[in-house]
Amino acid sequence: RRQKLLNPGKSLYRVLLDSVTLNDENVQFQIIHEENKVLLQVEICEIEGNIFRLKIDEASPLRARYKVPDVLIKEPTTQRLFISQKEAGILALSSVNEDYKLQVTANPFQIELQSKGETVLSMNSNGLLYFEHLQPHPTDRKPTEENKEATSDSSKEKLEDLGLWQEKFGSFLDIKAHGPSSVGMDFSLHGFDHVYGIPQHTEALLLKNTSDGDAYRLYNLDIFGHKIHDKIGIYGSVPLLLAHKTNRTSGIFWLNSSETLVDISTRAVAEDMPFGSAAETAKQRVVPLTDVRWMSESGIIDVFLLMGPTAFDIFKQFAQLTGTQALPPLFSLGYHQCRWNYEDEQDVKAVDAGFDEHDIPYDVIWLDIEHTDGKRYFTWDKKKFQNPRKMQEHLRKKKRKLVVIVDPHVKVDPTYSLYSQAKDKGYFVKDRNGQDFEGICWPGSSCYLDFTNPEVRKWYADQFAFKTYKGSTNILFVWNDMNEPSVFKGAELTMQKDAVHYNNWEHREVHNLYGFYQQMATAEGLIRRSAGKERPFVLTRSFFAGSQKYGAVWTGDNTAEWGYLKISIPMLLTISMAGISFCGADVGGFIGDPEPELLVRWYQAGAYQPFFRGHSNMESKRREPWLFGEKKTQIIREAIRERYVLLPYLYTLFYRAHTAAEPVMRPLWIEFPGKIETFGVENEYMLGNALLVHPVTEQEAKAVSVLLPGSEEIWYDFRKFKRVEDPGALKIPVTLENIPVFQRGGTVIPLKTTAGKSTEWMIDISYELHVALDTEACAIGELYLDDGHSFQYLHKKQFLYRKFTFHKNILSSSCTDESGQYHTTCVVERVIILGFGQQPTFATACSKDGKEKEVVFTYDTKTSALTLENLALSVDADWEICIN
Ligand code: MIG
Repeated sequence: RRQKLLNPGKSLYRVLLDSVTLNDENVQFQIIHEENKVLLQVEICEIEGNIFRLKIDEASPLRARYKVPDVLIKEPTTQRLFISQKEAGILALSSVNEDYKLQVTANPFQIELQSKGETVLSMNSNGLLYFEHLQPHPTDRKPTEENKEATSDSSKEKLEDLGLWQEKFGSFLDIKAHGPSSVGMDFSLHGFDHVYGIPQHTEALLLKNTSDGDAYRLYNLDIFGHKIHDKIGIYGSVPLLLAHKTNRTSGIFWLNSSETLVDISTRAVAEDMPFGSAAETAKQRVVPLTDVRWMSESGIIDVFLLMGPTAFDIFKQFAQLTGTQALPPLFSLGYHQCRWNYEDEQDVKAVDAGFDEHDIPYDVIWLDIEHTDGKRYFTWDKKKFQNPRKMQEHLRKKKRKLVVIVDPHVKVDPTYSLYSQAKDKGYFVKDRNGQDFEGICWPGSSCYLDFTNPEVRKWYADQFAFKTYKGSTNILFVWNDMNEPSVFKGAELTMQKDAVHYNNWEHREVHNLYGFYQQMATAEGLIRRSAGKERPFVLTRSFFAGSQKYGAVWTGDNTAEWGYLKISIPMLLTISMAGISFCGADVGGFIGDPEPELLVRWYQAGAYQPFFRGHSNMESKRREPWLFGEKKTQIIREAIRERYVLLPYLYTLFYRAHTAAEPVMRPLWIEFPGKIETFGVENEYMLGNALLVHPVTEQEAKAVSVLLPGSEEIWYDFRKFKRVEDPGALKIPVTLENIPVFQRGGTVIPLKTTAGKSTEWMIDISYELHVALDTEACAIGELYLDDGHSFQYLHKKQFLYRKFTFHKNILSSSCTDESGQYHTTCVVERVIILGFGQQPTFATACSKDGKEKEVVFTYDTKTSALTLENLALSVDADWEICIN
């Protein structure tokens, strides 16, 4: 509210050019506010890899302001900037390679960032830099000339209205011990009118203009039954915004963990034509420009400008700062069966058996809060789960896993050792009076662990040790829920902002980091219980920038309605672009009862999304996949089996996400950055670079409108292998059996020849390659393979990273990364070449040791698919198949 009183116009900030200093790391100078005369310290640096960082803090604050710790994986490596001009009210800085130029205007203070002469981004050009300096509390101030006003009656009213020192939320009073400390700034993105990112909202892929409505809010909240198409923040936040135009992608990463609002508006501006351009007469052209205004409740301004220039560069740049996706254990890419709740050991066994009975693969069964002894996490309900180890041994024999929920609130109960220990050690978040903050949650009166404290995180991680967590075994993994944190009867159902954390920081400063830290500690706990050997799996509901390092996220309590299935696609795409590849939405919709058709459609969509879990609310009817009649069971079985067969490809994509920060699930525009018709597409997406998936999200759909982009592209039906005749915008007929999936020409997809009962049952199943030819009759693809569960791939380089190339009628298998080695007896059994021109006369396979053998094949003239069978070619060896 206070920031909104500042309207676009001339900024009151001016650079003190005399204060400019330059060193190897950065350029620093001071700016002054013309009215309040407060000095701010500005720091600009260039970070290796086309990143710029701008920091603004008070030059001499009353007390230190909060700077987000633990999100950046390391102190970024900076590059020296050069001052190329410092006169006539301009400070010009250039990068080493001179590709970038920063032009700082002194009065008013503005920064323009240019790449090779093209202005990409400007800052404070609308004059919305806003910085509330810390002040003594009005009652502590001596009545001087300057603050006389602040103690007069009318201004008291103003203070209250604007919530400077305290604010009411319904019945909740937020006392701001340190007063107002809000920060904000505007950015103009030149030439851009497509912006993305800043999850999590139930919104469209393309960010909307907010000028006549609500700003996008980044404030992690548990909103049960949240609406769709809403800009209120839910569960998690990543303050990363992407902007795209045909020749460039840029990113803004606003590193601030307090409540943040983002206003967006796109307008058209006149721009001078580049000198010597074709249109000699018209000196100006109209170009789009997007203004983005960030406003945060507290902290400092610490912003990273990711200069791309491609979307993949942006992902790398963001990962360079916040880390890449953790490589998931393979089982966690299988199907997960969850419900609130699977009642007891018998129920778990019965559901597990149901999957075998109905021949449906699955990897993990989940236990929600009811499995505990009175919502005391790390314990078991003694009646329902009398022998949790035995139950896990049963699942282990079935080669399956268990995930249990562990929430961050701790029941106030002196006989509960988790509580009493944490209480004694002072590990809970405090209220403003220094007492342990107590809120209401599932167990009733609860305290909240202060995960911002490293000592608490270490202690928490130790709780997962097998000997401490009674009844846990190494097939048990963890789900962190309610970690926004959710506080029943709290302001907006979360913790009061004036609660106090480690080092005396108020909750308002760290709010959006709370869940991030819990997942961090949990993942650390799972790693530590295995003495550093095993990869953890932790699902979290709340997240922040960097959460990708610790596991998976899901989109929370969606509803069993078609609209929620539909919106889950842009929501997952947005989370993926923000660095978190391992994401999913509750299949079926959590709240309510999906009609069987919706459930089927949701399974079909989920099977082609990164995290694939069926989940349902306590009040909803049971909905295990076989409860809706033989036909529906059959279709769901088929969807899940397709997922399992596709796992080699998916796992390879996760390896790419882990090592090269490429999102697993990606919007079309990322693969087709020059095709403007793809920029707003959100009803279909790419899985890796090879598959285009179009979930069916309409009831009783007979056909869907699919866009197969790229005039130079060839697309093939993924199941029927047939080339699509006239790609572009198409109407594709659909039946309930499956959803449209297409393979892009030029790619090779590794699959398994069949599905098994779970991923672990599939280790020895042989591979199949789908080679889809492009216009040049070429294709290329990869396969990543390791033990699927340990860190040996990292520490001992025990992995295989293979490459398959098809060129001049030769398919060759070669090594992508010689440093990795992993032995497997698995073979490539079958190869299907899509779009093969004509019936071949013969084909031979030769291994690198010179052995040659003839290959059996069949050619389908209708589809032009050539199938090579009984190959038995080692996955870990080089070989070639020549087709004549
Ligand atoms: O508000 O633990 O989003 O997945 O089943 C309900 C019970 C609390 C919310 C989670 C949901 C979970 C449920 N939890």
